[in-house]
Amino acid sequence: MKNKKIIAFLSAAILVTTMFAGCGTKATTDGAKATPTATDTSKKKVIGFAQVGAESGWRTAETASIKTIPTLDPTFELKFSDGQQKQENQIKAIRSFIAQKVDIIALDPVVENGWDTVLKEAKDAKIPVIIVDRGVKVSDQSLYAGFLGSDMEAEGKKVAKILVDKFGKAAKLNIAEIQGTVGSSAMVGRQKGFKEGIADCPNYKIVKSQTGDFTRAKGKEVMEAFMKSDGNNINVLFSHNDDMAIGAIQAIEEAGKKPGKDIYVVAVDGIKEYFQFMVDGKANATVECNPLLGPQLLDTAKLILAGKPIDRWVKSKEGVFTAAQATAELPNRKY
Ligand code: GZL
Repeated sequence: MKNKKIIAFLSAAILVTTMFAGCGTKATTDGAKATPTATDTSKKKVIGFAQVGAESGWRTAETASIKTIPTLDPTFELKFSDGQQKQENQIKAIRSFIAQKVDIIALDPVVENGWDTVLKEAKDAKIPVIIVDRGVKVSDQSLYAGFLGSDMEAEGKKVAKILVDKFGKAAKLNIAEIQGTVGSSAMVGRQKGFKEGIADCPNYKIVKSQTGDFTRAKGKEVMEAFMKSDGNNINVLFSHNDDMAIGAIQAIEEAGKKPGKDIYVVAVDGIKEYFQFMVDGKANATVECNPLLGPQLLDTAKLILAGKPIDRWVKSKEGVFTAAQATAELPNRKY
């Protein structure tokens, strides 16, 4: 009796094994772990995005655009990390994305330097990296697949051209500069482009220059100090972004001067709120820097995952706006 039960059990076991042997796995003869044969198309492609922070209206608009990716293409999932303007937080986020085995890492680097080690870890994990918005300086260009973003030097040159077009190369201009985050490609590029743009204007002098870290509050603080020390000696404010300029405009008014009239105000970004200041006559010009990078990031990720080549630098398209165009342009602003 006992033998019969054993034979019946073994027959059933062989039958069950045979039934499931062909389902989605290669039957292996040596009993090694079978590998799936069917490609699991239901698995979403995952993008890990390490964001700078939430320091400005521009950044808020960029984040909103990046977060549209899963809506634009539901086969994609987005893991998003806010670095709070600290490089160590962004490095932690990238390491977490590597541990989670995301398909693509996108990094908007708060500063240019200090990324080689963690980008090498991503490369060793065979996870492609796309740099978005701000740039990186790395020792090995293969550490990232490509860059989506603006030409910051060109933006600085456009600011210089606005002044030359308005005042002429021979004018005597004392310029106060409120810089962006020290060491960021946005700050470095805009400052470099601006200086090159005014190089043949012998009487254009940068009389004050200090960082406002791209925030409205620090922009106000810096301009308060400038107004105290040089208020009657400043003809132009060049702010590396609109948010710091908005803070500075408040400081100029509190110091009893008229922004947009006593001090010509020019900035970069092109956020809607700044257009309103131009309509109100308190600001004079802005150079657009496009934050709506979500669709381009999605397209670039798709090309990489399909094994197709991508451009090393996908440049954002952007314009220049003075107060004269502000009223007409304001309704068109998307951010
Ligand atoms: C520029 C971007 C800058 C914006 C600021 O591409 O990185 O950072 O000009 C933002 O508003 O804080």
